[in-house]
This record gives sequence, C-alpha cells and structure tokens, in this order.
Amino acid sequence: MFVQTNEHLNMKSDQVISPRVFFSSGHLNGEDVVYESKRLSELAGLFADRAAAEEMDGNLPVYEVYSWVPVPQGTEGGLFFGLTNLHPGLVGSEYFMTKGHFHAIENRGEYYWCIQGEGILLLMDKQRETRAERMFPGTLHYIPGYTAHRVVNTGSRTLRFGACWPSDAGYNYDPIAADGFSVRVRKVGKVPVLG
Ligand code: S6P
Ligand code: ZN
Repeated sequence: MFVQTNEHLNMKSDQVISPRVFFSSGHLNGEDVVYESKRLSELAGLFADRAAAEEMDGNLPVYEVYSWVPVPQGTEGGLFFGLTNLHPGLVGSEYFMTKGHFHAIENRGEYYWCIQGEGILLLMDKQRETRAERMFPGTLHYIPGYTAHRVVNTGSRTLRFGACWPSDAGYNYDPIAADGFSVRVRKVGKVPVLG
C-alpha cells in the first residue's frame, strides 16, 4: 500500500499528520477500528428453518464487520464508518443475512453503499412495512430514521458494503430478535423471492 508521508509532502511534520486509518476493498485497518465476526451459531435464530441452521457447522463465518469509531459511542454530532463482508450461503432456502436493527436513537439515518457482490437491502418501518432495494457494486442507499435495516446476500460471492452513521445512533436489536422482519428472502429455483 502506498502511504504518503510528510517527507513526500515536503512540509514540516507538525503541519501535516499522516493518516491513521486505511480503507482497502476488504478491510479497515488502523487506530480505533473495531472488528467483529458473526458466526452461524449466534445467528441461528434469525432463520426460518432453525433446524437446518443447527445441523450446519456453527463455526461458519456469516459476516464480519469493521467499524471505525473515532469518537466514543454516543457522541452527538460525530460519524462512524463501517465495512461489512457478508458471505454467500443458505440456511435451508434462506440466504445468509445480517441481524438487522433499528437505531437506539430511532430518528438517526444511515448510508450504505455496495462495493462488491449482489444482494438486497430490506428496509422496514415501525408499522412493519418492508421495502427492498437491490444492491450491486456502485449502488448507494439512504436509510431513513425509524427504519430497521438488514442486508441479504443473494449472490455467489462475498457481498461487501460500506456504511456511515451518526455516532450517537446506537443499536436496537430487540424488535428484530422478537419478531424478525416482515419479509424473508429465499432462493426458489435459481432466483431470490421475497415473501
Ligand atoms: C451500523 C451499520 C452496520 C451494521 C453491520 C452489521 O449502524 O448498520 O455497520 O452494524 O452491517 O449488521 P447488524 O445488523 O448485525 O448490526
Ligand atoms: Zn445501522
């Protein structure tokens, strides 16, 4: 990786500081980057066919999340930056997906953008009305406040997407843990079907 140093810039080192966080297509590296890996064993309850999930290897990685947290969680006015790698796979006929969440401060919005792969972003409002947006490289998605968001990998390679959200948004997983989304995405024949 090419890193521009202060020497390249020919400036006094107290005028320009070197970047401390690096974004490459699959990783975030640097200060204040938090990494989390989600394995099938902790996600089994998301899938309609729980028995199928429990028959599979619980160590299977389903997705990894890198979050750059440059200010403490809960800071008003700041932003976080994330990168999620959601692997391809099926539990029964249902595609691998993220847990999905509302934000703890419900009115906080977010951007997602797709870097690699293909999938579906499910957006569910408080009345459980769900709409879906296709994701493929280059798509940009605005997630309004009061809207639960989940990504489903309908492709054959890792679906990679970026995210940017307010540092005081927080997470509320409880409504999804209790009732799920109102729409599931299943593979029927060779294609994804919502229902
Ligand atoms: C955070 C943002 C993403 C997700 C990540 C995993 O607001 O939406 O970084 O945390 O894609 O999804 P989930 O639903 O397991 O947190
Ligand atoms: Zn979010």
